Amino acid sequence: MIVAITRGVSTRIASCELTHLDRQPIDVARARTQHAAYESALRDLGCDVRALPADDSLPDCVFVEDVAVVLDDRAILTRSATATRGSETPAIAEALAPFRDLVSIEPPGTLDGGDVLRVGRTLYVGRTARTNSNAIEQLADLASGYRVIGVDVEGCLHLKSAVTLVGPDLLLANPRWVRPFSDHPIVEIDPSEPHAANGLRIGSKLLYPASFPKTRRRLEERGIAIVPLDLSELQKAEGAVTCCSLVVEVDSPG
Ligand code: CIR
Repeated sequence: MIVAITRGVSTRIASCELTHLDRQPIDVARARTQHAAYESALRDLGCDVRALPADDSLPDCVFVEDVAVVLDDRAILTRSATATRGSETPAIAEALAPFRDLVSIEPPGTLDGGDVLRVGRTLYVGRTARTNSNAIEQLADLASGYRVIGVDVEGCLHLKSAVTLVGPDLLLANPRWVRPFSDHPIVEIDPSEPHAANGLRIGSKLLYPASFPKTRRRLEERGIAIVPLDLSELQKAEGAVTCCSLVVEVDSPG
């Protein structure tokens, strides 16, 4: 079964890290309602959602994906390049410990889980302001049994802002932010929706923002079943769909 680890929205989310977006007011109550709908969509798809409480001193704590890379046999705790996000790790380590052996990226490596795209036994890793070459080398050592391939990314926060897996072998990508890096077939986002490349595949369904109708049409034409979500407030914090959960496949719930 699938365990999905999530964490609540901080009261201070409006003070989140921002790299490519201008700061806008965020309605915390609305963000929490949208996040609750995200968690219920995961439950509807059969996930066992382990919802951790927010830590109000950590503006970005809802974006749990960045804190770890979950592999089949272990989880790798990342190391944030930001001043504010490092303290998110202990709660996530505690939540993952029942399911996976834990190892960590060490200094001078910095890595965000949002930069790691898994396709089968390959990990594509974005080289970004958050993820450096040292961490990519460490990941290659820690992820035994996986091929680790660095990918250049430009113009967005993470590799998974630019490309995600939306079918068994199908990628959804924004070609302005990432060039083709594999033989996998690609659906391109609609150019008027640059942030539309991030969807979260659970089973045969894709959790996907309601705010990208043109790209959604392209996905549906390829036979992808969409579960639409309104994530407007989390998007103002430079968040997307994958960032709000850590997906852990388990034989039996821990
Ligand atoms: C940050 O800049 O770290 C947060 N405001 C947003 C993180 C989004 N994470 C993700 O896409 N994996």
